[in-house]
Amino acid sequence: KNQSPCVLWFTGLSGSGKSTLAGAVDEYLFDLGCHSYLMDGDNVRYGLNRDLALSDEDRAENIRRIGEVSKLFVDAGLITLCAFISPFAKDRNRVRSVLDSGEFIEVHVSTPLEECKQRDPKGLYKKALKGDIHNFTGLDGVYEVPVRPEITIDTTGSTPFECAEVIVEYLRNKRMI
Ligand code: GGZ
Repeated sequence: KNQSPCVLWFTGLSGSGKSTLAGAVDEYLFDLGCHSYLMDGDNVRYGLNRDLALSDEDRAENIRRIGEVSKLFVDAGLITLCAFISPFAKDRNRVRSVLDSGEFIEVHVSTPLEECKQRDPKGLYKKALKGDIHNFTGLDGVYEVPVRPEITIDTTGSTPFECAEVIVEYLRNKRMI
């Protein structure tokens, strides 16, 4: 199947649904016969970036490397899905700038903090609110909201499939798949 390789960059708070949504898009694309690959903290932080922690500097380096790997995957012809909090606009924009125009599709997963706190799938908000984790994004850590994301999705009250459809529709409208 013809496809335009690109990077779908999911950014948002912990618990906003980035990885779940990106996973649903990955499956959807597979069913359409497209070739895609998903990167998230779970497959990058234990290998490529195992030397990095969660200080602001390390997050910047985390995103820089992921951006470079994404560029290689785009060269290989893949629709590359990246699901990282990526709290800093400067780091996201640097990834945008290493890619050709139209190749970087920023998806702001805009699920509100209150909903993320209620979901708390890993119990991290609870720990952070108790003071056991510091620099927690959205609490005492910065999250810079994207200024002009290509797509904005609040996952509150929608299924992953419904949210994935929005993204697949975007790619169809742009004639990328
Ligand atoms: C934010 C934290 C923190 C702090 C641990 N702040 O939602 P998760 O649990 O599964 O993914 C988060 C991960 C760190 O984010 P990313 O891998 O996306 O990287 S980056 O921020 O560089 O974009 C969260 C968990 O680790 N976690 N401590 N203090 N998230």
